[in-house]
Amino acid sequence: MVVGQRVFLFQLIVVAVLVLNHGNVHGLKLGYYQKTCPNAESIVRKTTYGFISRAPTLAAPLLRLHFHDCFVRGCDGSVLLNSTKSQAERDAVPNLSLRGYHVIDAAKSAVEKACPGVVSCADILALVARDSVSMIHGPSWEVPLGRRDGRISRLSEALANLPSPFFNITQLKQNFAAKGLNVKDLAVLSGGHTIGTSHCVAFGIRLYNFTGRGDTDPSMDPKYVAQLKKKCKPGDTTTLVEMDPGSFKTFDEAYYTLVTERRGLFESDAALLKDAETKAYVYQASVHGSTFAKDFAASMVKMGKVGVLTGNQGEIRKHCAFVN
Ligand code: HEM
Ligand SMILES: *[C@@H]1O[C@H](CO)[C@@H](O)[C@H](O)[C@H]1NC(C)=O
Ligand SMILES: *[C@@H]1O[C@H](CO)[C@@H](O)[C@H](O)[C@H]1NC(C)=O
Ligand SMILES: *[C@@H]1O[C@H](CO)[C@@H](O)[C@H](O)[C@H]1NC(C)=O
Ligand SMILES: CC(=O)N[C@H]1CO[C@H](CO)[C@@H](O)[C@@H]1O
Repeated sequence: MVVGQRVFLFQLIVVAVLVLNHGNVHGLKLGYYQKTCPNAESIVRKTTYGFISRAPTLAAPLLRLHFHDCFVRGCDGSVLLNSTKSQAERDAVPNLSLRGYHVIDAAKSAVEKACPGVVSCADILALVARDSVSMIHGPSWEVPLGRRDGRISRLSEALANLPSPFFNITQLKQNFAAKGLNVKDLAVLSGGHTIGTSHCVAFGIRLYNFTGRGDTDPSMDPKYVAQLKKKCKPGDTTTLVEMDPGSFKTFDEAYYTLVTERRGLFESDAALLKDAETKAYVYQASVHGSTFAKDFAASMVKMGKVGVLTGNQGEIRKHCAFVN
């Protein structure tokens, strides 16, 4: 009898724990790997540092990888999957410049050595993005963890979900709202363009053929148009241009100054001046000592929660480019 009661009590506890855990599955949490892989974060940081200290320009594509991951099927590591029979997200046109996959793979294999099959590729992406930004003088933030990896990656979904550099303010707001991100997040996260480079094709039409009559975009500073024309010839698909010239390797608030000067590179950057709220944010963030660093950290945490898989959903991939 006593033994039977104990077994019953034990079963009750097991059920209770399962139920409680289930209540938790929808959230990510800080220190998620504390027990299962206590060094996960430091291993990822060390690996990232190894690359960024030698090539600071890698920080930009690594930040962008996390953004692209989160906007397509949620932050589930799907951007890392290689195409199989059908084409994956990473083969979509907006991937033109996606790079840095080797850093994620290196971090993943270092973490796998310490604790096999425990840490998701989606979490590694979120950590590497944070570490990259903080290593080039940007803000740092704590990354809630516990994302699981998805098994699906579709080229068509990347095209349908990623914002285009040709979007106007209405389209940008809609695109972010569809991910649960508000107008402030749009203004704040666009500040990611304070680092990195772009191919001429993403803005060439503003220089040469804005309305199809060989004209330029009147919302861009004509002097800047002239400068950019020297770098980008019509139809140029290969040349890279610094998005925040002079400080494209440093995470600062200079992007906002550029936008106020009508020197934002994309139509989507310039569009931030077309809405009262985003415009107000651009002007306040352009001042040194603004709240941008703090705001960016907060919006990154929010973006990192978009559509995540948790609990028993998805899997922990063994290799980030392939489903198990
Ligand atoms: C608001 C909508 C956005 C649009 C339309 C957009 C569009 C683009 C485009 C067209 C490029 C250039 C790609 C190329 O031709 O090489 C680019 C680069 C970049 N974007 Fe965005 N982006 C947006 C939001 C974001 C967000 C939210 C982040 C991160 C928080 C981000 C981070 C970056 C970075 C770091 C680069 C430089 C990548 C590199 O140097 O390789 N972008 N973006
Ligand atoms: C994934 O595909 C890319 C090219 O699309 C290739 O360079 C890379 O080696 C592949 N990764 C693996 C692990 O096979
Ligand atoms: C934005 O673009 C959409 C689609 O092309 C168009 O319907 C809408 O009128 C545009 N909105 C503004 C404010 O320009
Ligand atoms: C400019 O755009 C128009 C309309 O789309 C097109 O017919 C023309 O060929 C373009 N010109 C150039 C130089 O690309
Ligand atoms: C880095 C990467 O995966 N680039 C791919 C982008 O998409 C083109 C096809 O559109 C592929 O050829 C590239 O390998």
